[in-house]
Amino acid sequence: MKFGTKAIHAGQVPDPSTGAVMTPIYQTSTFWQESPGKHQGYAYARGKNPTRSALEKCLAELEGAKYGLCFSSGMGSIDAIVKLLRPGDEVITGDDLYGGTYRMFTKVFAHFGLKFHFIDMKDANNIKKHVNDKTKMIWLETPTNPTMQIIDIEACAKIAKEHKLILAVDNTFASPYLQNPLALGADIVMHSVTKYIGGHSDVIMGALCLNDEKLYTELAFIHNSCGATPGPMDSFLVLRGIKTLHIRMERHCYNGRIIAEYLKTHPKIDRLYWPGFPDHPNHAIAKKQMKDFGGMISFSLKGNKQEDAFRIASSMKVFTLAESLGGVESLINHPATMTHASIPKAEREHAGVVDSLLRLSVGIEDVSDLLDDLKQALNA
Ligand code: P1T
Repeated sequence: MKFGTKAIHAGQVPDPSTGAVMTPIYQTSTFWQESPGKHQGYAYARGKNPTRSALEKCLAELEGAKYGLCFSSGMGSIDAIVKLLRPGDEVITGDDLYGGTYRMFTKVFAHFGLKFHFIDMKDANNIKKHVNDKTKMIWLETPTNPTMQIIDIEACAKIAKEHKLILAVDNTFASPYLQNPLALGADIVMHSVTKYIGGHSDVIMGALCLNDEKLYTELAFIHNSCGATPGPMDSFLVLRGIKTLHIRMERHCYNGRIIAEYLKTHPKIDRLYWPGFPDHPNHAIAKKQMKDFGGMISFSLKGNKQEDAFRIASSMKVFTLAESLGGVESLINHPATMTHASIPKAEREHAGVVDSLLRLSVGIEDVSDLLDDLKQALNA
């Protein structure tokens, strides 16, 4: 089956007890057991719930995976991956990451004896310089949040295999429609389902997809033991949202291209980050590993003044000033004070997250309204 058919049908069959075509919201915390341990596959809803199971199967199919696990947030799913490690282990990761991921690595897990190397991964060969006998994992985002760095997943997978490391890829910015890291050799794909997959800015959720049975068993154990599992209502909302993922992504990409092209020649803009431009670093790799270039765009302003960025962000009428991304509605965000505020200034600036940087999540509205909005806000 092709992607659009899977998005609508995978993991879902008419409900066996009623024939309901849409997967019911099994709003129950526990399940009847005929005798202790004898049940119909469901015992306690932290471990397993039928609405969530349908979504996990659907997501796994969209990522070409055997297994899917849904979490109560994207951060909950990252937390589970890091818990595969032991004190003393080291992780090699990128120098441009979602601020919450950076915060979890440096402010939570560093206290448990884990070490994180934040390096430039645009040339995957840099990874080799940081591998030692304690290295256990490579963690990457591509495109990265918020400067859209493109990392070569296949090249990273080769290095990971050579050194027996786990390669985990945060695929949030691409969504499974644009990029499937497992097919490129990754071991685990992570999503903030909150974003494109949910698509309607009404759910917080995370997911992991993978093929390796041993890793899955470990992660499923952590999932149930630590308990960051989502409820059935949220699972239902995501199942509903996911049915239009392929259509939404096409429109995000279409609108994203038009807006990126408009901004490219704007006299007030200094640097523009969108992987669809031939001069974007690693554009050729983006072309190779992604189906299209997405609707996430960042730009900094000439003069690099935070007050100019604030004025633009607050002048938008159709774009909403808010954290998050990937919903049908367009959002604008100021990473330095919002999504990436927990990264020390010197480190974020090194990655391009300067005081005037603004990030757009281009929605699926009529693109002419989005263009008009940007025009008036840039001139405000
Ligand atoms: O918000 P949550 O569902 O817990 O997902 C965390 C997360 C993980 N990975 C990436 C690449 C992300 O962008 C996020 C969340 N990001 C935002 C809220 C944001 O506005 O960038």
